[in-house]
Amino acid sequence: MSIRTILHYPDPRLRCVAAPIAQVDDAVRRLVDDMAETMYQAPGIGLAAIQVNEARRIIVIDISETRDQLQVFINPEIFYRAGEQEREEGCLSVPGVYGSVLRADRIRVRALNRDGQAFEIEAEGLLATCIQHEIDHLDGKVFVDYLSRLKQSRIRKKFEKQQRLAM
Ligand code: K2U
Ligand code: ZN
Repeated sequence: MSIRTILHYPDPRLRCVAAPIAQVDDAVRRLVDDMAETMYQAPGIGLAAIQVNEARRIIVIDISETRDQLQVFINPEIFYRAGEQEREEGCLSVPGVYGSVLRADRIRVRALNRDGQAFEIEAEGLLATCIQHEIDHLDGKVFVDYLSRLKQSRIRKKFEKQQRLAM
């Protein structure tokens, strides 16, 4: 397993739409394991493959306090949404930026697991927020897109200045 570099906003590669996984093979499992290691090291409670420059429909999540309950979603699809919840979000690709985002409070998701087996779960609260946040990433969306235009402009300018200074 290896730690992967996490892309930072406004990197245009974060805007790619990820491709579905045709076959869950050993290469996919290696990527899943690298994503999990990268997420735990960051640390974060979720990570989408696009954030490590892999435009493939894979997300990993662990919202447990003990940090030992990894959830893997390959080709995740939300097929039911209910309710609303507004929650403070952050993102490993937009470090140091937080903002409130309104999302569905309860969702039902179908996906493939690390062995390629199909499963469905119902999620609510923080897990529902995290799954929606990560699936957004697979569709080229970043949580700052839900913030005001003024906030988005300030965030973009901040990161573009940081990138110039880092050169
Ligand atoms: O996609 C990512 O960058 C991972 C996020 C996932 C996440 C964001 C907002 C709400 C829930 C999950 C990171 O884990 S960012 C760290 C974090 C965790 C909880 C709340 C805010 C920020
Ligand atoms: Zn994120």
